[in-house]
Amino acid sequence: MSAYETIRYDLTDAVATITLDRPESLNSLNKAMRHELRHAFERAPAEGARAVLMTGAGRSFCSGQDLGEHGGRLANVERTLSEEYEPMLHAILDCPLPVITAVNGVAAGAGASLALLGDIVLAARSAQFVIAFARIGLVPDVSATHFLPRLIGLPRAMGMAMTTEPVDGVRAADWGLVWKMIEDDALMPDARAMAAGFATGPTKALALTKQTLRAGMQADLIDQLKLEAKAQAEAAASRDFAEGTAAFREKRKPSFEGR
Ligand code: T3D
Repeated sequence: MSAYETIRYDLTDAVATITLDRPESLNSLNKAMRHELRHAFERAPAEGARAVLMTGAGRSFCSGQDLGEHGGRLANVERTLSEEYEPMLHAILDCPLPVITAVNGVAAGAGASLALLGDIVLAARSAQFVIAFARIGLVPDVSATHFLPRLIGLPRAMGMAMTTEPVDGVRAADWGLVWKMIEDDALMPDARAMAAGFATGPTKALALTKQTLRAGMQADLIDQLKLEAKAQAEAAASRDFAEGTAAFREKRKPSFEGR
């Protein structure tokens, strides 16, 4: 796939920037976007990216499912979720690179679910997380029922899902839904600087870190300790670890290669 219809993809200095680009519908998710997002997240590591930054064009991050797509009927919704949304979701979660989502505006329905798939979620002060599904008589999906209660606890997850009350960047940071709230004007410069920092960082260890932390959300302590030990053995055998410790001893900045 050389050109995308619904997203923009740019790879510069080992940072892949993915911009959801259907601003006329606040970047709603249609079939093409689900497919293109999956493709872009699989492509980025394959062509040498060492960090991914995802954001939305215009005033929104993503307004969720394109409500015009099915003409108001969801006859095949289970199939759409399993054959289109799930592969997209796994491509993001399994991406072996640090993934930053910069939530520049409203993130509603599956758009909120998408925003929360970032390893690091940065929210503009004016961002709005809206678990909007109940407004149209649906239930939260695309992993929202898995991640929301784990991130902010059941009472707040229930409140967001059942009232559909928007949560802004300040409250999202206060609740631990996101890593940081950033003033609107500073969101993209800060997100780019963070992505650039990751792209020159020990990305092999960062990949192992994200995999191990995510696995820890589901494992028991005994299994998790084994997984940590395995991940640590892999990191300890990396060139980056040798470089990191040498740089520490020599009191210089390390030069990491991600291997
Ligand atoms: O397979 C499946 O279908 C199941 C999967 C479901 C997953 C889901 O995501 S379900 C939830 C879908 N999303 C929503 O219900 C949110 C719908 N949008 C809104 O509630 C509001 O637009 C927002 C709260 C996001 C923002 O409100 P506001 O007032 O800032 O903007 P607006 O005026 O409502 O929207 C601006 C335009 O975007 C407007 O078009 P127009 O009138 O200028 O031509 C609006 O229709 C369009 N738009 C916004 N969201 C969607 C959309 N068009 C299509 N799909 C959307 N999701």
